[in-house]
Amino acid sequence: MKILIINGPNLNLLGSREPEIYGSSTFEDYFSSLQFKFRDVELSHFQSNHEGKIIDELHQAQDNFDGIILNAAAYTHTSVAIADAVKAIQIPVVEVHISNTSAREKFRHHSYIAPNAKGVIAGFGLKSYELAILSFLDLPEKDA
Ligand code: CA2
Repeated sequence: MKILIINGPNLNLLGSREPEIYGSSTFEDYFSSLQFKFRDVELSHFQSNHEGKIIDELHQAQDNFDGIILNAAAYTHTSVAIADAVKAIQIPVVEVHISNTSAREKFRHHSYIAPNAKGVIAGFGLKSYELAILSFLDLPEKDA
């Protein structure tokens, strides 16, 4: 099983600011712990602050991965282009958020991505990513 985690804008700052909302761990450290925990899953990670780069990565992923975990960050609430890319690709995408977006400002309540995602996991801190991996584990794998 090959899973790609895509993180959107500002998530490269995890661990350095706003720990009360996003925790105090860097994504790199958390990602290492995920790799250790899910040794049978081939996990990859991509982060970009640029909408087009996220779209390119989504397009390329469909030939190389069984599924995608996408935290599009603020683009979740603004990007029709990323939503279209999620709709266009043939592999399942699980939308993930660290914070409970429904409990925050109103503009974070709407997701352009959710209607085309397999599901949405939000509000469990970095553990949201782990829950998303678990959601993939009974899916059929893409041929190597
Ligand atoms: O809760 C999430 O995972 C979000 O996708 C995070 C986005 C926010 O715009 C979404 O509404 C919910 C923001 C990511 C910013 O990440 C930072 C991390 C550390 C310090 C500052 C920003």
